[in-house]
Amino acid sequence: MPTAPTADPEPLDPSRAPANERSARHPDLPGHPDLPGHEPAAAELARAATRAADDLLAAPARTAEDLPALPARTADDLPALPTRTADDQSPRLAPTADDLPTLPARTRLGDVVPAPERVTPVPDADFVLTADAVIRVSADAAARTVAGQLAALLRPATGHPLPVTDAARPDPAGGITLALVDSDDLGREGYRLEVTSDGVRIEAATPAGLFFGAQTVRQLLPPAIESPTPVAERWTLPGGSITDRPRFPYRGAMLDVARHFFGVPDVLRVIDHLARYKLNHLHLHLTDDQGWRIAVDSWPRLAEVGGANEVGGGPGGHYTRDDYRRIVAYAAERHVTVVPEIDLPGHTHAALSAYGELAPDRVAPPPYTGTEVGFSYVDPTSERTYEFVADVLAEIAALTPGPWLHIGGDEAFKVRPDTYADFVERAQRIVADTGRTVVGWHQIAPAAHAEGRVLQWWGTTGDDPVTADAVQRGARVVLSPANHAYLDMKYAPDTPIGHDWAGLIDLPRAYDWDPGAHLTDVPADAVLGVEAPLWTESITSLAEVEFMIFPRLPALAELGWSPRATHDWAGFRGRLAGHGPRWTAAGIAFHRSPEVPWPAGRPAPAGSPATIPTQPGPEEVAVPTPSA
Ligand code: TNX
Repeated sequence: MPTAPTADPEPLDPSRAPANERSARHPDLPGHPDLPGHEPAAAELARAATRAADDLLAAPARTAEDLPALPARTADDLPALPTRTADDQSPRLAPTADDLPTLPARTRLGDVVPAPERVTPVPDADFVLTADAVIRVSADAAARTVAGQLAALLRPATGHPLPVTDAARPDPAGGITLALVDSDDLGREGYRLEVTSDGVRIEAATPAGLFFGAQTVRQLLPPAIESPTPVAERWTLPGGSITDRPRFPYRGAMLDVARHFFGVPDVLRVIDHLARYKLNHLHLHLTDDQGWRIAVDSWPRLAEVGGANEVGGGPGGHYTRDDYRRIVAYAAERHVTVVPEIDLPGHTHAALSAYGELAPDRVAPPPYTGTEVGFSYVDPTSERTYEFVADVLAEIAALTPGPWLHIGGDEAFKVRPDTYADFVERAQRIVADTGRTVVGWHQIAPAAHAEGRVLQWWGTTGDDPVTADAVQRGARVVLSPANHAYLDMKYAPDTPIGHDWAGLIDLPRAYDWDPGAHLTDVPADAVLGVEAPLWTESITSLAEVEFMIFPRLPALAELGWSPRATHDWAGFRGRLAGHGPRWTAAGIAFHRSPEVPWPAGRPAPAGSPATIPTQPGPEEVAVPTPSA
């Protein structure tokens, strides 16, 4: 429940302040059309932002799915690799390590983000992935899927065939082995990695653990491994062993597809980004005042009418049921759970514009393309509203295999607190009827407890007795403190896009908090995890999304995954520095945070579509020794 704004301490916590007060005190937020003098607004903001950002970023939409499909191969399908002798001068297509001068291994075993739990480097045990390497995997179908994914990640840059073979077969050559093992200590997502000069072995108790281990292998290879086309490189992995598992089970990011719509390819690419950093939840903010983005068969005008707009007046869009299924399936293959949000009872202007019967005055309003918040709500006193909620949530639940349904609950400033609590309690029961567990923004805290419910906390001061009380009554929390985890906040005053109502969030600020100890009177065991939300009032393209999430999302990922004992800013910035060239090779736009000693730019590999951000980074800053 939003508490009285007059009781707010300084600095203003907008998570508890009415919208009008927010814009009045934070004039950077474009105002509601009702408020005179506040309408350079959305379209202009978005256009200016795009113009200003154009120089800094531009990246093509690409996901693993867009890469040319390589046929699934086994060792048996392969042409025999010629054994070369000194007199054999026949040309070969893909370069092999033998063709290259020996380069020092630039990546060290501990150079992984998020920092692994335990790293034991072994000198002189480096492994080189050569053209004859295979990926060996046990018979389990899900494990084979991971092996295929790893092969697909490594083939484009190496040019190696990397056939996936049965682990039971005798090892034809050095390679990478994936093994499912019985292990209590690795948990549901942990893995063990061993690199010796003879090969690489990933062990885990689950396919998810193998998948996260594969992401670590990817990061231990040279940055050029991210190139979509073959690169002449010595593909060395540093020797030693890693044992790793996450601190929190819920590690996520949110994409607001309501303020600006992002099509399926963009969302798939964001899922790829999550997977790189071992994040396992994608929260989709599917509905808001400016757009309803998911087709609902029982209420078709929601998407058809409510989806046909966005901030600034663009055409918007929505996901068909098949689009949404494709997103969910793509995420599931990467061990990412989709958390769909239908924001209720506020943030519902788009729904009202499609169905006036839901509005308190029963009149469908015209579409809204501005960026104010807190003015709309479905009528909480009408039974028709609850039919709408039940129909929509049942359809979304049927399309969503994951356990969570997010009902929003934020900024319903026009609904009286007691009516609001009654509404939330009914909505919570409707979610329970679908067999799912309810998630809501922390404003739902005052409502009665519902089995398993999760509050997503987005305040800016760690002292929140109302949330602490809900936790006492059984709620768990996902932490998204707006002044640390909000990816729509600007990095610096001159960041061309984003907000600053929760402050500027540079990389140190994104990294510098402890989810286990952030909220007063909320014990670490009530913290399910962390999530970084990206609101998109001013964010209009995939390149802008990437610019806002890189490098802050990896910081959040480390807070969610790594044991607190590894938390170390100097180590983090040193490890992260090596990711700049990876992003460049992968064509990912990013902000060159001045606090990071990015390596001096090397040209992008041949064939890379990357447009290198031109913002200068600091030259030749000493790289601090990574923690491992
Ligand atoms: C607050 S955080 C909101 C969103 C805005 C965001 C902008 C939350 C639950 N609500 O509606 O997009 O601020 O930063």
